[in-house]
Amino acid sequence: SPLEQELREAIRKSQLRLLYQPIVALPDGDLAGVEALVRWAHPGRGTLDPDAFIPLAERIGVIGDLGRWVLREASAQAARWQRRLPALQLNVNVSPRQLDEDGFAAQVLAILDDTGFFPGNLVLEVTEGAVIGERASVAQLAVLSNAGIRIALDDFGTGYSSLRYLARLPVDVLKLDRLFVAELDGTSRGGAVAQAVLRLGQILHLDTVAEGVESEAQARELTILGCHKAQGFHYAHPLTPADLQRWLPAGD
Ligand code: G
Ligand code: G
Ligand code: MN
Ligand code: NA
Repeated sequence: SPLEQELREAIRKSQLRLLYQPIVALPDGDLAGVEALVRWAHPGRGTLDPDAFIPLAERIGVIGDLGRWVLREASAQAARWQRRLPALQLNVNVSPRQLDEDGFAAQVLAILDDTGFFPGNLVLEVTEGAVIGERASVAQLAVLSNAGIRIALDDFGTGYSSLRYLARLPVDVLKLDRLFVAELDGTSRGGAVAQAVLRLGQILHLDTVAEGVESEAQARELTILGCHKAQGFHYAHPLTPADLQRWLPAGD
């Protein structure tokens, strides 16, 4: 298809862009980290969201190239921001297909070495897919975990095997899916899943991040439930690097 050929070229011709959405500490709202979110600045169609091209990238086998570009760009950018905010965490999404490829872990470590980004400040966000249970993928995540990189389960609670992953993968962070944050409406049934997931995080001593926080009421409720961090339009949309700068302490 034409889009397929265009996507192969987009990666080579630097038509991809990254936005960065702030992740804040609860309850004070201080910047704790950013999640890198890819966009395609398509020459004819305007800006395309990942849902329009990540599945295609996976299907035609260019997700590895795309993922390496994202990690290199994001870690180079975040290394510069860290001069102003040394504790800044960088979250990068990883598709299950990337974990399939031999050498994924070695490539991640090589890119961090090149960009000078400290592994202890990188969080790789993985979503479940049949593949993640495979032994080779688990082994790659173990290598990365041993190097100090943290692993987050993204969209936690939406997949049928979320709980099984907790046992099999070296998980450090749970990202509570925004579906369950949206249910925090003050009724006793609303929020049951959020409460259970956050309790699970406490029992396992995991960092917990709520996604899709859109109101102060949700932020308050999440704080009461012991959630550590939050991300969502209530705080900020995904931002260009220039706009993200304003979240950092003043510097040189
Ligand atoms: O940015 P947006 O909310 O539209 O992202 C939609 C989906 O695309 C999310 O599930 C997100 O995890 C995924 N996504 C965003 N950036 C990347 C990326 O760099 N790599 C992969 N594999 N997925 C991404
Ligand atoms: O699956 P993942 O968490 O990586 O998806 C991130 C996606 O969620 C991005 O496309 C981003 O634009 C979107 N997003 C971020 N904050 C909010 C929010 O507060 N509400 C909604 N509806 N979407 C959000
Ligand atoms: Mn994510
Ligand atoms: Na995701």
